[in-house]
Amino acid sequence: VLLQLPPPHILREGMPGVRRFFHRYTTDEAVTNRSARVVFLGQQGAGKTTLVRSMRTAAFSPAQHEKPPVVKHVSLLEVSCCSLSRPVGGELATTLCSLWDLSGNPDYATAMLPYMSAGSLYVIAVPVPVSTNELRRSLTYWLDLVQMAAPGAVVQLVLTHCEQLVPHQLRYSPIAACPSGMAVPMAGIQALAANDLAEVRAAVKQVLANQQVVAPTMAPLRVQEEITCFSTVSSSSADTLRARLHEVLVSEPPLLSCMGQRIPYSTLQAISFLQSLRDGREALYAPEGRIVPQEKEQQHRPICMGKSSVCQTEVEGRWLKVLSSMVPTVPSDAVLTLHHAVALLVDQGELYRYGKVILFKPDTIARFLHALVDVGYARQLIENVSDEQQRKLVLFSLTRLVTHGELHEELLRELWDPFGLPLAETMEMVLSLCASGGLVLAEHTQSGRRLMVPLRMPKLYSTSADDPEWQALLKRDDAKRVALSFRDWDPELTPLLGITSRVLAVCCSTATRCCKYDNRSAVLEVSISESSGSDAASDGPALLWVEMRESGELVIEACAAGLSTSQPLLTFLLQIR
Ligand SMILES: Nc1nc2c(ncn2[C@@H]2O[C@H](COP(=O)(O)OP(=O)(O)O)[C@@H](O)[C@H]2O)c(=O)[nH]1
Ligand SMILES: [Mg+2]
Repeated sequence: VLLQLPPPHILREGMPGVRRFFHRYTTDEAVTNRSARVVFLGQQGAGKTTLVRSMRTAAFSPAQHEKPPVVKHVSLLEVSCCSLSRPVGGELATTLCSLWDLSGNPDYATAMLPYMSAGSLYVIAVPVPVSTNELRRSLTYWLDLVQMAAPGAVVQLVLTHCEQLVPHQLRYSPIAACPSGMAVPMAGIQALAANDLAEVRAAVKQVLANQQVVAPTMAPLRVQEEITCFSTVSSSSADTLRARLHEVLVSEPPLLSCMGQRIPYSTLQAISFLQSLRDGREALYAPEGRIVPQEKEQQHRPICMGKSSVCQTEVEGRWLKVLSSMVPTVPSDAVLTLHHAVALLVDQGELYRYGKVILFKPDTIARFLHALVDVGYARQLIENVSDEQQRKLVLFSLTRLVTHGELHEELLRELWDPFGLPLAETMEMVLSLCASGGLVLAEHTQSGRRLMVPLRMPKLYSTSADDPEWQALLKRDDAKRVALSFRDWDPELTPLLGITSRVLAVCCSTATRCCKYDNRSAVLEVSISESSGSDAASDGPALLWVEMRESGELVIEACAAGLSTSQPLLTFLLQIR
């Protein structure tokens, strides 16, 4: 949506403009990226949707050209865009923003995690008035979530409902007809909010310090010192918000790596190629053998329906084929260039990558996971199953999902059927959901696969001391055991949402069998081979225990029998880490 080449305003200039545009590309060999993605986070009712709306509709600069919103409404996720302009050195610097309004419902956190990537700007909405405890809890939750999914990301905090800070008798004056609607102008709010701002800063500092202790090697979040105050009651606060976000986006040196990045011509070609794939048209070639993106409807021949998703290997294959039809020798870094293009489009919010699948429609994952997270919605979807026998089976599976967090494959098919994905693509989606931790492949049974939805599991097992399989293995004389522990999570403060799931998902992907799995722990059978020495395959049993303890300690233990040393276990654990 955002990176149409040439952009609409160039197209409006007609052919000369387009020629100039491409001439510049071919001579400069690079253009500067001016679009980015802004993700809005915060609890339900914090005012995220309101913030997004005011980003789109405020009269920020008379010269701004507002794009009509491209709204894809799913209750979990809404994507729209806006442009921000301001004069810089006599010219109008325009930044295109893809605005992602994510659900604040913690039940859907699993579904939201994949939408977070480090190259975006995160806006966290904090409603006032703030109470110290609640503030610490909620900031810990959101900042941990961002840090986990997008380490080192740029975060801007916004205090919302700020009119609450104005003393009641002052809030609505007889001159309420004045544009701001408030007796106290927005500038005064910042002063009134001094206490709350100090509280927020202190809480942020504490959360960041805690994150540094827990994960010292991770790049720290770049939470902006300046905090914006916002209120729907004041018309100027939308301007303030837009100005602030614009400032963050265009800051020098850039805070977001993609902003101001020079995009080489080869990457632009790859971008055009990806766009043509998305739109279902043929990439067009310029005489000199370069791909030229085309805007005009009648000029591109649809080759297929636009795709909503495509897997990475397929994209790579097609890309190499397109290139080889254009140039005598395909550059050795062609695939890298494609990856660069994908990364850039992800940063801009134009497409999404989930595991090994590239998604052109941002709501795809949300729609798929929505059916798994919202039982009412799932029931609606399976109501149309006509076959009585089949419906019984599906309803049984749904009950298992609700009571045990087990996801049977047959349920998945029924739930996802309405999305019209062919079975092969459904399985591709399942695999990429597994690879990314959205689903956990739990077991192979004769009746088919069982998949687990993380974060929905009841807490079943408390310690490794309870597990008979684990205990039996430990009792063996030749048992070797190695443990890695990550301490200092404060379980009160750190809900650790998704961390366990992700660790478990990584572990599960290396596992040959899942013995047990719940929200906080798993026992997995793994295959660990002793590579050194001549007696190659020592086929002793090996188990992996992953547990998030009540104390906030994350422990990964490996235990095996039949190994001559514990070294292979350690190597295995460090790999997972
Ligand atoms: N008084 C007041 N109400 C607000 C403000 N921001 C949002 N609201 C209201 O709070 C409710 C929740 O806002 P919404 O944007 O939907 O929150 P979301 O759940 O985070 O998307 C809505 O009824 C908004 O009209 C604000 O600054 N002041
Ligand atoms: Mg909302």
